[in-house]
Amino acid sequence: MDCIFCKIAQGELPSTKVYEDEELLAFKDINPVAPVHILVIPKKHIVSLATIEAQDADMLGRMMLTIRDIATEQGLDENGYRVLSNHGPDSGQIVDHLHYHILGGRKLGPIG
Ligand code: DGP
Repeated sequence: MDCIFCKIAQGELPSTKVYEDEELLAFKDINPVAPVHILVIPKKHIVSLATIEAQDADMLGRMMLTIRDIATEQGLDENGYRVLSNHGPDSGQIVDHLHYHILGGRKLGPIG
Protein backbone atom coordinates (compact mmCIF):
# COMPACT_ATOMS: atom_id res chain seq x y z
CA MET A 1 0.00 0.00 0.00
CA ASP A 2 1.35 3.38 -0.99
CA CYS A 3 0.77 5.15 2.32
CA ILE A 4 3.47 7.39 3.74
CA PHE A 5 2.39 6.84 7.36
CA CYS A 6 2.29 3.04 6.88
CA LYS A 7 5.86 3.30 5.61
CA ILE A 8 6.85 5.36 8.67
CA ALA A 9 5.08 2.85 10.94
CA GLN A 10 6.94 -0.03 9.29
CA GLY A 11 10.29 1.78 9.52
CA GLU A 12 10.62 2.07 5.75
CA LEU A 13 10.73 5.86 6.03
CA PRO A 14 12.46 7.78 8.84
CA SER A 15 10.72 9.78 11.53
CA THR A 16 11.59 11.39 14.83
CA LYS A 17 9.79 9.00 17.14
CA VAL A 18 8.29 10.19 20.40
CA TYR A 19 6.46 7.00 21.40
CA GLU A 20 6.00 3.50 20.02
CA ASP A 21 4.23 0.34 21.06
CA GLU A 22 2.76 -2.66 19.19
CA GLU A 23 -0.25 -0.73 17.92
CA LEU A 24 0.66 2.96 17.99
CA LEU A 25 3.40 5.32 16.87
CA ALA A 26 3.95 9.00 17.68
CA PHE A 27 6.44 11.15 15.82
CA LYS A 28 7.24 14.81 15.20
CA ASP A 29 5.37 16.50 12.37
CA ILE A 30 7.69 17.32 9.45
CA ASN A 31 6.09 20.76 9.12
CA PRO A 32 5.43 21.92 12.69
CA VAL A 33 3.01 24.77 13.26
CA ALA A 34 3.70 24.99 17.01
CA PRO A 35 6.74 24.40 19.24
CA VAL A 36 5.29 20.97 20.01
CA HIS A 37 3.62 19.31 17.01
CA ILE A 38 3.38 15.55 17.27
CA LEU A 39 1.38 13.10 15.18
CA VAL A 40 -0.07 9.96 16.76
CA ILE A 41 -1.09 7.14 14.41
CA PRO A 42 -2.32 3.57 14.61
CA LYS A 43 0.11 1.20 12.90
CA LYS A 44 -2.94 -0.40 11.29
CA HIS A 45 -4.02 1.45 8.15
CA ILE A 46 -7.25 3.33 8.84
CA VAL A 47 -8.06 6.18 6.45
CA SER A 48 -9.61 8.58 8.96
CA LEU A 49 -12.07 8.88 11.82
CA ALA A 50 -14.80 8.43 9.22
CA THR A 51 -13.76 4.81 8.67
CA ILE A 52 -13.10 3.59 12.21
CA GLU A 53 -14.90 0.39 13.18
CA ALA A 54 -16.25 -0.97 16.46
CA GLN A 55 -13.47 -3.57 16.50
CA ASP A 56 -10.96 -0.67 16.74
CA ALA A 57 -12.55 0.73 19.91
CA ASP A 58 -10.00 -0.66 22.40
CA MET A 59 -7.05 0.51 20.32
CA LEU A 60 -8.62 3.94 19.83
CA GLY A 61 -9.23 4.24 23.56
CA ARG A 62 -5.58 3.43 24.24
CA MET A 63 -4.69 6.00 21.62
CA MET A 64 -6.49 8.69 23.63
CA LEU A 65 -4.67 7.68 26.81
CA THR A 66 -1.37 7.71 24.93
CA ILE A 67 -2.09 11.17 23.52
CA ARG A 68 -2.77 12.39 27.06
CA ASP A 69 0.46 10.83 28.33
CA ILE A 70 2.56 12.26 25.50
CA ALA A 71 1.15 15.74 26.09
CA THR A 72 1.98 15.42 29.77
CA GLU A 73 5.52 14.18 29.04
CA GLN A 74 5.99 17.12 26.68
CA GLY A 75 5.10 19.46 29.56
CA LEU A 76 1.90 20.70 27.95
CA ASP A 77 -0.69 19.86 30.58
CA GLU A 78 -0.29 23.05 32.64
CA ASN A 79 -0.70 25.61 29.87
CA GLY A 80 -2.80 23.39 27.64
CA TYR A 81 -2.75 21.85 24.22
CA ARG A 82 -4.95 20.99 21.26
CA VAL A 83 -5.68 17.57 19.76
CA LEU A 84 -7.25 17.37 16.32
CA SER A 85 -7.85 14.93 13.51
CA ASN A 86 -8.80 15.83 9.96
CA HIS A 87 -11.14 13.96 7.65
CA GLY A 88 -11.67 14.84 4.03
CA PRO A 89 -10.94 17.80 1.78
CA ASP A 90 -12.80 20.50 3.72
CA SER A 91 -10.64 19.74 6.77
CA GLY A 92 -7.40 19.89 4.79
CA GLN A 93 -6.54 16.22 5.34
CA ILE A 94 -3.49 15.51 3.19
CA VAL A 95 -2.42 12.09 4.52
CA ASP A 96 -5.12 9.44 4.27
CA HIS A 97 -4.04 7.50 7.35
CA LEU A 98 -5.76 8.29 10.66
CA HIS A 99 -3.66 10.63 12.77
CA TYR A 100 -4.14 12.97 15.68
CA HIS A 101 -2.15 16.18 15.84
CA ILE A 102 -0.96 17.23 19.31
CA LEU A 103 -0.25 20.96 19.25
CA GLY A 104 1.15 23.05 22.07
CA GLY A 105 3.95 25.16 23.45
CA ARG A 106 2.40 28.48 22.46
CA LYS A 107 -0.97 30.22 22.66
CA LEU A 108 -3.02 28.71 19.84
CA GLY A 109 -5.47 30.71 17.74
CA PRO A 110 -9.14 29.99 17.26
CA ILE A 111 -10.14 26.81 15.45
CA GLY A 112 -11.42 27.01 11.92
P1 DGP B 1 -3.29 16.43 7.73
O1 DGP B 1 -3.42 15.24 6.81
O2 DGP B 1 -3.62 17.73 7.04
O3 DGP B 1 -4.04 16.28 9.01
O4 DGP B 1 -1.78 16.58 8.14
C1 DGP B 1 -0.76 15.69 7.81
C2 DGP B 1 0.49 16.13 8.53
O5 DGP B 1 1.48 15.16 8.26
C3 DGP B 1 1.06 17.49 8.10
O6 DGP B 1 1.06 18.35 9.24
C4 DGP B 1 2.45 17.19 7.64
C5 DGP B 1 2.73 15.81 8.18
N1 DGP B 1 3.55 14.97 7.32
C6 DGP B 1 3.32 14.68 6.01
N2 DGP B 1 4.27 13.86 5.54
C7 DGP B 1 5.12 13.61 6.58
C8 DGP B 1 6.30 12.83 6.72
O7 DGP B 1 6.78 12.17 5.79
N3 DGP B 1 6.89 12.83 7.93
C9 DGP B 1 6.38 13.55 8.99
N4 DGP B 1 7.06 13.48 10.14
N5 DGP B 1 5.27 14.28 8.91
C10 DGP B 1 4.66 14.33 7.70
